Formats: sequence, C-alpha cells, structure tokens
Amino acid sequence: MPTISALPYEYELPESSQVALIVIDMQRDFLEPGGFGDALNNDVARLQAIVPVLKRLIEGFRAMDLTIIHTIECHQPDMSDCPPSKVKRGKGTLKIGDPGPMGRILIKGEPGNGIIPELAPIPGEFVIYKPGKGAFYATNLELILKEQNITHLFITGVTTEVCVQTTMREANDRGYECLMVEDCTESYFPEFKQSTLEMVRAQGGIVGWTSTADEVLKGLKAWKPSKAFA
Ligand code: TIU
Repeated sequence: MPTISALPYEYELPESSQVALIVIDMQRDFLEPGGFGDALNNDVARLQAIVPVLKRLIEGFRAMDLTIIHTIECHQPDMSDCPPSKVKRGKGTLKIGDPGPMGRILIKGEPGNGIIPELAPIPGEFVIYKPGKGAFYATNLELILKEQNITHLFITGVTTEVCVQTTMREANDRGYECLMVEDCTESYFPEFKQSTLEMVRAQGGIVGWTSTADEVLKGLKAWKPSKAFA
C-alpha cells in the first residue's frame, strides 16, 4: 500500500477511491491590503510565503488529473447568508459588506473576493462559495466529494487555525482521511499555525496527519503514475 511520509505516522493512500486537494480561501481578501484580513488589523503580507509552494502542489495535482477544489469565503450581495454576529466581530474600520479599495468586503463577485491570480482555478476544478469558516457548512462540498468517490483530502490554504482547521475538523468528523500540508498553509499568527499542526497530529492523529508538499507529491507519484511524472 503506497504511503506518504507524515506525522504522526505514515499516511496510507486509498486502494479504490480517490483523493482531492482542497485549497481554502486563497482570495485577495486575505492576502492583499484593503481586504477582510487587513480590515481585521492583520499583517496580510505574511500569507504570501506559501504561494509558490502551493502553486507547485496545485500543478502537481493538475498534472496527475486529480481533483482540485478551491473555496472562497463570501456572502451574497444582500448579505442574507451573513449572520449579524459575524458582521459585528472585529474592531476594524471596515466591516463585511462595506465598500473598500477592492470592492465590498467579503462579498461574492467583488474584486477582493477573487482567488489570487497565481492560483486561479482552471476549467474542471471546483469552486465552493462558503459563508462560514468551515467548507462543509451550507455548501455542496460533501455532495461533490461523494459523487467523485473521494475519501482522502489534502488540505491547504489560509488561515491555518481558522478556515483550514475548521474545515479539517468538519471533514474528519465526516470520515474523511485528512492531511494538512504544512508548507501550503499559513496564519497571521505563526504560533497559531504551529499549535494547529501539533493539535491536529496529537493523540495519534486525532484530527489527521501533517506533511509537506514534496512528500505529498512524492507519495502520489508512486501511487498514481501520471502524464507529468511518467
Ligand atoms: N481572520 C482569519 O484568520 N480567517 C478568516 O476570517 N477566514 C479564513 O480563515 N479563511
């Protein structure tokens, strides 16, 4: 059985089902000045560090014809899917729905809500628009995974302890085998990223596994030889 070198122990790849790459919220709102992350008083520049590695991982999945699912945290223009409690949070000058330099903050279709150009989805990839932090809440993600016979998830994106960890916990409770790719996720708080990685893999992998992009690509290449790697 092919495996991926991971913590707390080897991650087994499936024999008769599929894997997917989940790319959480790599949208301008969180990575560029003038978006939601900035409005919450965060240093958005530090999230840029993962972009080249994540791009390489995405390209590896594309080359192997494996499923890629992007998510975007957003709300409808009328904000009917945004609880008032979420709007009230934070003490920044701009709130969800307010006009900012990249359009209305965290509103679907606004310039700031787009995925950064380097990681833009291509035809054939899924994009999930999610109103919550977790990607399963109020979306059709689970339906898509079931239809594709996917059981194993490689989870990436931002921010580690907010939308990435919430999604991984939601997936774990639904029975998915989850691996967080540590050099493809980032937080505004380095210590929160580190703690998240440790809490995920503690207690024998209570929420799942952690590994690196290189190890994931190496393991997948051995599991499923592809056009690109042949
Ligand atoms: N603020 C923060 O760290 N994250 C979010 O609001 N959303 C995501 O993590 N995507």
